[in-house]
Amino acid sequence: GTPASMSRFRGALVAAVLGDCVGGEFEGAEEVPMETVLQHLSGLEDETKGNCVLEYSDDTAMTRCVVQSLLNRSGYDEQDLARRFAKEYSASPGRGYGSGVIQVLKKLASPQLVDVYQPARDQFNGRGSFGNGGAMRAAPFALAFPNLPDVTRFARLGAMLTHSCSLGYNGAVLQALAVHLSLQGALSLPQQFISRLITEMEEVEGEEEALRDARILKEAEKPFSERLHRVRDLMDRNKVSIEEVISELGNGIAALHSVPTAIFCVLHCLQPRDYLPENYGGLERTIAYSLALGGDTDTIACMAGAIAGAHYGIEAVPQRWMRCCEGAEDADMNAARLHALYHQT
Ligand code: 8NA
Ligand code: MG
Ligand code: MG
Repeated sequence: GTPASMSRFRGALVAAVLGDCVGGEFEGAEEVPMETVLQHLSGLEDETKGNCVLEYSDDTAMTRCVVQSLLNRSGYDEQDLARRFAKEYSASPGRGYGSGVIQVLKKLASPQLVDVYQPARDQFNGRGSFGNGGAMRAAPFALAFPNLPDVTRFARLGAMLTHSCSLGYNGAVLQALAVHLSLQGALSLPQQFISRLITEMEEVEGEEEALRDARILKEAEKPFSERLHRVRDLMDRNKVSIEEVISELGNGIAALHSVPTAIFCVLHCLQPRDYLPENYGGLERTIAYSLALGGDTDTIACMAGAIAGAHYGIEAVPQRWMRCCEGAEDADMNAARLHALYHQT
Protein backbone atom coordinates (compact mmCIF):
# COMPACT_ATOMS: atom_id res chain seq x y z
CA GLY A 1 0.00 0.00 0.00
CA THR A 2 0.97 3.64 -0.30
CA PRO A 3 2.47 5.38 2.76
CA ALA A 4 -0.07 6.30 5.45
CA SER A 5 -2.97 4.77 3.49
CA MET A 6 -6.31 4.08 5.17
CA SER A 7 -5.63 0.35 4.93
CA ARG A 8 -2.47 0.72 7.06
CA PHE A 9 -4.31 2.68 9.79
CA ARG A 10 -7.04 0.04 9.94
CA GLY A 11 -4.51 -2.79 9.94
CA ALA A 12 -2.54 -1.24 12.81
CA LEU A 13 -5.45 -0.62 15.16
CA VAL A 14 -7.31 -3.85 14.38
CA ALA A 15 -4.26 -6.15 14.59
CA ALA A 16 -3.36 -4.61 17.96
CA VAL A 17 -6.78 -5.68 19.29
CA LEU A 18 -6.35 -9.15 17.76
CA GLY A 19 -2.95 -9.59 19.41
CA ASP A 20 -4.41 -8.64 22.78
CA CYS A 21 -7.54 -10.82 22.49
CA VAL A 22 -5.82 -13.85 20.98
CA GLY A 23 -2.75 -13.50 23.22
CA GLY A 24 -4.77 -13.44 26.44
CA GLU A 25 -5.00 -17.23 26.33
CA PHE A 26 -1.28 -17.65 27.07
CA GLU A 27 -0.48 -14.59 29.23
CA GLY A 28 1.99 -15.55 31.94
CA ALA A 29 2.66 -19.04 30.53
CA GLU A 30 6.30 -20.04 30.71
CA GLU A 31 6.46 -22.30 27.70
CA VAL A 32 4.00 -22.30 24.84
CA PRO A 33 4.62 -24.98 22.19
CA MET A 34 3.96 -23.71 18.66
CA GLU A 35 1.57 -26.62 18.18
CA THR A 36 -0.62 -25.28 21.02
CA VAL A 37 -0.56 -21.78 19.50
CA LEU A 38 -1.62 -23.10 16.08
CA GLN A 39 -4.42 -25.13 17.66
CA HIS A 40 -5.69 -22.04 19.46
CA LEU A 41 -5.58 -20.03 16.23
CA SER A 42 -7.26 -22.71 14.13
CA GLY A 43 -10.06 -22.76 16.73
CA LEU A 44 -10.89 -19.23 15.55
CA GLU A 45 -11.45 -20.56 12.03
CA ASP A 46 -14.04 -23.11 13.13
CA GLU A 47 -17.32 -21.82 11.69
CA THR A 48 -19.42 -24.33 13.59
CA LYS A 49 -18.55 -22.48 16.80
CA GLY A 50 -20.36 -19.36 15.59
CA ASN A 51 -19.04 -16.06 16.84
CA CYS A 52 -16.67 -16.98 19.63
CA VAL A 53 -15.80 -14.03 21.82
CA LEU A 54 -12.29 -13.41 23.04
CA GLU A 55 -12.38 -10.46 25.40
CA TYR A 56 -9.83 -7.70 25.24
CA SER A 57 -7.72 -6.74 28.26
CA ASP A 58 -6.08 -3.60 29.72
CA ASP A 59 -3.99 -3.18 26.56
CA THR A 60 -7.04 -2.52 24.38
CA ALA A 61 -9.06 -0.84 27.14
CA MET A 62 -6.36 1.82 27.54
CA THR A 63 -5.68 2.08 23.79
CA ARG A 64 -9.36 2.85 23.29
CA CYS A 65 -9.08 5.68 25.85
CA VAL A 66 -6.11 7.14 23.94
CA VAL A 67 -7.97 6.89 20.63
CA GLN A 68 -11.17 8.47 21.98
CA SER A 69 -9.25 11.28 23.66
CA LEU A 70 -7.14 12.11 20.60
CA LEU A 71 -10.25 12.14 18.41
CA ASN A 72 -12.44 14.12 20.79
CA ARG A 73 -9.78 16.72 21.59
CA SER A 74 -8.22 16.70 18.09
CA GLY A 75 -4.84 16.11 19.73
CA TYR A 76 -3.22 15.40 23.09
CA ASP A 77 -5.05 16.63 26.20
CA GLU A 78 -3.58 15.23 29.42
CA GLN A 79 -6.57 16.09 31.63
CA ASP A 80 -9.01 14.46 29.26
CA LEU A 81 -6.88 11.33 28.81
CA ALA A 82 -6.28 10.95 32.56
CA ARG A 83 -10.03 11.19 33.18
CA ARG A 84 -10.75 8.57 30.53
CA PHE A 85 -8.22 6.11 32.02
CA ALA A 86 -9.75 6.55 35.48
CA LYS A 87 -13.31 6.18 34.20
CA GLU A 88 -12.50 3.12 32.12
CA TYR A 89 -10.80 1.44 35.08
CA SER A 90 -13.68 2.10 37.46
CA ALA A 91 -16.21 0.84 34.89
CA SER A 92 -14.26 -2.39 34.12
CA PRO A 93 -11.59 -3.06 36.75
CA GLY A 94 -11.31 -6.73 35.78
CA ARG A 95 -9.39 -6.31 32.53
CA GLY A 96 -6.07 -7.63 33.86
CA TYR A 97 -4.29 -4.40 34.81
CA GLY A 98 -0.80 -4.56 36.31
CA SER A 99 -0.87 -4.63 40.11
CA GLY A 100 0.96 -1.28 40.49
CA VAL A 101 -0.91 0.79 37.93
CA ILE A 102 -4.24 0.23 39.68
CA GLN A 103 -3.17 2.68 42.41
CA VAL A 104 -2.46 5.34 39.80
CA LEU A 105 -5.81 4.78 38.10
CA LYS A 106 -7.63 5.16 41.42
CA LYS A 107 -5.81 8.43 42.20
CA LEU A 108 -6.53 9.78 38.71
CA ALA A 109 -10.24 9.52 39.54
CA SER A 110 -9.93 12.16 42.27
CA PRO A 111 -11.52 15.51 41.36
CA GLN A 112 -9.01 17.26 43.71
CA LEU A 113 -6.04 16.12 41.64
CA VAL A 114 -4.12 19.11 40.22
CA ASP A 115 -1.09 17.55 38.52
CA VAL A 116 -2.24 14.51 36.55
CA TYR A 117 1.35 13.24 36.26
CA GLN A 118 1.90 13.15 40.05
CA PRO A 119 0.28 9.76 40.87
CA ALA A 120 2.59 8.06 38.35
CA ARG A 121 5.66 9.76 39.91
CA ASP A 122 4.72 8.37 43.32
CA GLN A 123 4.90 4.73 42.13
CA PHE A 124 7.59 2.36 43.39
CA ASN A 125 9.02 4.71 46.04
CA GLY A 126 9.23 7.60 43.62
CA ARG A 127 11.11 5.70 40.91
CA GLY A 128 8.03 5.24 38.73
CA SER A 129 6.93 2.16 36.80
CA PHE A 130 9.03 0.58 34.08
CA GLY A 131 6.20 -1.80 33.07
CA ASN A 132 5.05 -2.04 29.46
CA GLY A 133 1.65 -0.46 30.21
CA GLY A 134 2.65 2.81 28.53
CA ALA A 135 3.98 1.06 25.44
CA MET A 136 1.00 -1.26 24.97
CA ARG A 137 -1.27 1.75 24.30
CA ALA A 138 1.21 3.90 22.31
CA ALA A 139 0.18 3.03 18.73
CA PRO A 140 -2.57 5.68 18.42
CA PHE A 141 -0.01 8.48 18.82
CA ALA A 142 1.61 7.32 15.58
CA LEU A 143 -1.82 7.28 13.93
CA ALA A 144 -2.75 10.81 15.01
CA PHE A 145 0.43 12.82 14.34
CA PRO A 146 2.26 12.75 11.01
CA ASN A 147 5.52 14.27 12.27
CA LEU A 148 8.11 12.21 14.11
CA PRO A 149 8.88 14.84 16.80
CA ASP A 150 5.16 15.00 17.69
CA VAL A 151 4.89 11.21 17.82
CA THR A 152 7.87 11.09 20.21
CA ARG A 153 6.67 13.93 22.41
CA PHE A 154 3.06 12.83 22.82
CA ALA A 155 3.78 9.10 23.14
CA ARG A 156 6.12 10.01 25.98
CA LEU A 157 3.64 12.32 27.74
CA GLY A 158 0.76 9.88 27.25
CA ALA A 159 2.80 7.12 28.89
CA MET A 160 3.91 9.38 31.77
CA LEU A 161 0.33 9.52 33.06
CA THR A 162 1.03 6.05 34.50
CA HIS A 163 4.73 5.34 33.86
CA SER A 164 7.18 7.99 35.06
CA CYS A 165 10.36 5.89 34.88
CA SER A 166 12.20 6.52 31.61
CA LEU A 167 12.44 2.76 31.09
CA GLY A 168 8.64 2.78 31.00
CA TYR A 169 7.90 5.87 28.89
CA ASN A 170 10.79 5.36 26.47
CA GLY A 171 9.32 1.95 25.69
CA ALA A 172 6.19 3.82 24.59
CA VAL A 173 8.30 6.17 22.47
CA LEU A 174 9.98 3.20 20.78
CA GLN A 175 6.68 1.43 20.11
CA ALA A 176 5.10 4.59 18.65
CA LEU A 177 8.17 5.22 16.47
CA ALA A 178 8.04 1.65 15.15
CA VAL A 179 4.37 2.10 14.17
CA HIS A 180 5.16 5.52 12.68
CA LEU A 181 7.93 4.13 10.45
CA SER A 182 5.90 1.05 9.51
CA LEU A 183 3.01 3.28 8.45
CA GLN A 184 5.40 5.03 6.04
CA GLY A 185 6.31 1.69 4.44
CA ALA A 186 9.73 1.54 6.09
CA LEU A 187 9.48 -2.22 6.77
CA SER A 188 10.09 -2.97 3.11
CA LEU A 189 13.75 -2.19 3.94
CA PRO A 190 14.18 -4.00 7.28
CA GLN A 191 17.86 -3.09 7.76
CA GLN A 192 17.14 0.59 7.32
CA PHE A 193 14.09 0.29 9.57
CA ILE A 194 16.11 -1.05 12.52
CA SER A 195 18.98 1.40 11.92
CA ARG A 196 16.55 4.28 11.94
CA LEU A 197 15.03 3.12 15.25
CA ILE A 198 18.51 2.83 16.75
CA THR A 199 19.43 6.36 15.64
CA GLU A 200 16.21 7.81 17.07
CA MET A 201 16.45 5.93 20.38
CA GLU A 202 20.10 6.89 20.87
CA GLU A 203 19.00 10.48 20.83
CA VAL A 204 15.96 9.88 23.05
CA GLU A 205 18.07 7.94 25.58
CA GLY A 206 20.78 10.59 25.63
CA GLU A 207 18.60 12.68 27.96
CA GLU A 208 19.74 13.10 31.52
CA GLU A 209 16.79 11.34 33.23
CA ALA A 210 17.18 8.35 30.93
CA LEU A 211 20.92 8.07 31.60
CA ARG A 212 20.31 8.38 35.33
CA ASP A 213 17.49 5.80 35.47
CA ALA A 214 19.60 3.33 33.47
CA ARG A 215 22.48 3.79 35.93
CA ILE A 216 20.24 3.30 38.99
CA LEU A 217 18.66 0.18 37.50
CA LYS A 218 22.10 -1.14 36.44
CA GLU A 219 21.12 -1.40 32.81
CA ALA A 220 23.23 -0.56 29.76
CA GLU A 221 23.94 3.17 29.30
CA LYS A 222 21.19 3.36 26.65
CA PRO A 223 19.07 0.28 27.35
CA PHE A 224 16.61 0.36 24.44
CA SER A 225 19.32 1.22 21.92
CA GLU A 226 21.41 -1.65 23.20
CA ARG A 227 18.47 -4.07 22.86
CA LEU A 228 17.81 -2.85 19.32
CA HIS A 229 21.39 -3.77 18.44
CA ARG A 230 20.60 -7.27 19.73
CA VAL A 231 17.48 -7.30 17.53
CA ARG A 232 19.66 -6.43 14.55
CA ASP A 233 22.13 -9.23 15.38
CA LEU A 234 19.29 -11.75 15.72
CA MET A 235 17.61 -10.71 12.47
CA ASP A 236 20.89 -11.15 10.58
CA ARG A 237 20.95 -14.84 11.52
CA ASN A 238 18.77 -17.21 9.53
CA LYS A 239 18.16 -19.65 12.38
CA VAL A 240 17.21 -18.41 15.84
CA SER A 241 15.58 -20.51 18.55
CA ILE A 242 12.72 -19.25 20.70
CA GLU A 243 14.94 -19.82 23.76
CA GLU A 244 17.60 -17.49 22.35
CA VAL A 245 15.04 -14.78 21.61
CA ILE A 246 13.71 -15.00 25.16
CA SER A 247 17.17 -14.92 26.72
CA GLU A 248 18.48 -12.09 24.50
CA LEU A 249 15.37 -9.89 24.41
CA GLY A 250 12.96 -11.14 27.10
CA ASN A 251 9.20 -11.74 27.17
CA GLY A 252 8.28 -10.04 30.42
CA ILE A 253 6.13 -7.18 31.69
CA ALA A 254 8.96 -4.59 31.71
CA ALA A 255 8.92 -2.36 28.61
CA LEU A 256 12.61 -3.14 28.11
CA HIS A 257 11.85 -6.87 28.04
CA SER A 258 8.93 -6.65 25.63
CA VAL A 259 9.00 -3.71 23.18
CA PRO A 260 12.24 -4.73 21.39
CA THR A 261 10.89 -8.31 21.46
CA ALA A 262 7.69 -7.22 19.68
CA ILE A 263 9.77 -5.41 17.05
CA PHE A 264 11.86 -8.55 16.56
CA CYS A 265 8.70 -10.67 16.09
CA VAL A 266 7.61 -8.41 13.22
CA LEU A 267 11.05 -8.43 11.53
CA HIS A 268 11.51 -12.17 11.95
CA CYS A 269 8.11 -12.93 10.41
CA LEU A 270 8.56 -10.80 7.29
CA GLN A 271 9.61 -14.07 5.63
CA PRO A 272 7.91 -17.48 5.69
CA ARG A 273 9.28 -19.79 8.41
CA ASP A 274 9.24 -23.58 8.24
CA TYR A 275 7.60 -23.94 11.66
CA LEU A 276 4.65 -21.71 10.64
CA PRO A 277 1.82 -22.77 8.29
CA GLU A 278 2.46 -22.09 4.61
CA ASN A 279 -0.97 -20.57 4.17
CA TYR A 280 -0.22 -17.89 6.79
CA GLY A 281 0.58 -14.39 5.62
CA GLY A 282 3.04 -12.13 7.44
CA LEU A 283 0.50 -10.75 9.89
CA GLU A 284 -0.69 -14.19 10.97
CA ARG A 285 2.92 -15.35 11.29
CA THR A 286 3.74 -12.35 13.49
CA ILE A 287 0.87 -12.98 15.89
CA ALA A 288 1.47 -16.74 16.08
CA TYR A 289 5.19 -16.24 16.68
CA SER A 290 4.56 -13.63 19.42
CA LEU A 291 2.33 -16.08 21.30
CA ALA A 292 4.90 -18.88 21.06
CA LEU A 293 7.37 -16.77 23.07
CA GLY A 294 5.15 -17.08 26.16
CA GLY A 295 5.36 -14.56 29.01
CA ASP A 296 3.41 -11.34 28.47
CA THR A 297 1.84 -12.72 25.29
CA ASP A 298 -1.18 -10.42 25.03
CA THR A 299 0.94 -7.30 25.27
CA ILE A 300 3.77 -8.50 22.99
CA ALA A 301 1.24 -9.67 20.38
CA CYS A 302 -0.70 -6.40 20.74
CA MET A 303 2.44 -4.30 20.10
CA ALA A 304 3.74 -6.56 17.32
CA GLY A 305 0.22 -6.56 15.82
CA ALA A 306 0.13 -2.76 15.64
CA ILE A 307 3.52 -2.57 13.88
CA ALA A 308 2.76 -5.46 11.52
CA GLY A 309 -0.78 -4.23 10.81
CA ALA A 310 0.61 -0.82 9.77
CA HIS A 311 2.86 -2.65 7.31
CA TYR A 312 0.52 -5.26 5.79
CA GLY A 313 -2.74 -3.31 6.00
CA ILE A 314 -6.30 -4.42 6.79
CA GLU A 315 -6.43 -6.83 3.82
CA ALA A 316 -3.95 -9.05 5.68
CA VAL A 317 -6.17 -9.35 8.76
CA PRO A 318 -8.11 -12.65 8.68
CA GLN A 319 -11.85 -11.91 8.81
CA ARG A 320 -12.47 -15.00 10.93
CA TRP A 321 -9.98 -13.87 13.56
CA MET A 322 -11.45 -10.40 13.59
CA ARG A 323 -14.97 -11.74 14.08
CA CYS A 324 -13.87 -13.47 17.30
CA CYS A 325 -12.27 -10.45 18.98
CA GLU A 326 -14.14 -8.01 21.17
CA GLY A 327 -13.53 -4.42 20.06
CA ALA A 328 -12.09 -5.25 16.62
CA GLU A 329 -14.99 -3.65 14.69
CA ASP A 330 -14.77 -0.55 16.86
CA ALA A 331 -11.04 -0.30 16.25
CA ASP A 332 -11.66 -0.50 12.53
CA MET A 333 -14.08 2.43 12.61
CA ASN A 334 -11.84 4.52 14.83
CA ALA A 335 -8.86 3.88 12.54
CA ALA A 336 -10.72 5.65 9.75
CA ARG A 337 -11.32 8.64 12.02
CA LEU A 338 -7.65 8.73 13.06
CA HIS A 339 -6.68 8.60 9.38
CA ALA A 340 -8.73 11.78 8.84
CA LEU A 341 -7.15 13.49 11.88
CA TYR A 342 -3.62 12.55 10.75
CA HIS A 343 -4.13 13.92 7.27
CA GLN A 344 -5.76 17.11 8.55
CA THR A 345 -3.02 18.08 11.07
P1 8NA B 1 2.54 -1.72 36.38
O1 8NA B 1 2.89 -0.30 36.27
O2 8NA B 1 1.82 -2.16 37.58
O3 8NA B 1 3.86 -2.58 36.17
C1 8NA B 1 3.78 -3.97 36.11
C2 8NA B 1 4.68 -4.62 37.17
O4 8NA B 1 6.04 -4.37 36.88
C3 8NA B 1 4.50 -4.11 38.58
O5 8NA B 1 3.38 -4.69 39.18
C4 8NA B 1 5.82 -4.50 39.22
O6 8NA B 1 5.81 -5.85 39.56
C5 8NA B 1 6.79 -4.28 38.09
N1 8NA B 1 7.45 -2.94 38.16
C6 8NA B 1 7.24 -1.88 37.36
N2 8NA B 1 8.01 -0.84 37.71
C7 8NA B 1 8.76 -1.25 38.76
C8 8NA B 1 9.76 -0.61 39.56
N3 8NA B 1 10.18 0.64 39.34
N4 8NA B 1 10.30 -1.35 40.54
C9 8NA B 1 9.91 -2.62 40.77
N5 8NA B 1 8.97 -3.27 40.06
C10 8NA B 1 8.39 -2.59 39.05
O7 8NA B 1 1.58 -2.17 35.17
P2 8NA B 1 1.65 -1.98 33.59
O8 8NA B 1 0.50 -1.17 33.19
O9 8NA B 1 3.02 -1.56 33.18
O10 8NA B 1 1.37 -3.45 33.11
C11 8NA B 1 2.36 -4.27 32.60
C12 8NA B 1 1.80 -5.65 32.28
O11 8NA B 1 1.15 -6.17 33.43
C13 8NA B 1 0.81 -5.69 31.17
O12 8NA B 1 1.16 -6.70 30.29
C14 8NA B 1 -0.51 -6.03 31.81
O13 8NA B 1 -1.28 -6.83 30.95
C15 8NA B 1 -0.17 -6.58 33.15
N6 8NA B 1 -0.31 -7.97 33.47
C16 8NA B 1 0.62 -8.92 33.13
C17 8NA B 1 0.48 -10.24 33.50
C18 8NA B 1 1.48 -11.32 33.11
O14 8NA B 1 1.44 -12.40 33.65
N7 8NA B 1 2.41 -11.09 32.22
C19 8NA B 1 -0.64 -10.61 34.23
C20 8NA B 1 -1.58 -9.63 34.58
C21 8NA B 1 -1.37 -8.31 34.21
MG1 MG C 1 -3.32 -7.21 29.03
MG1 MG D 1 -0.07 -8.15 29.24
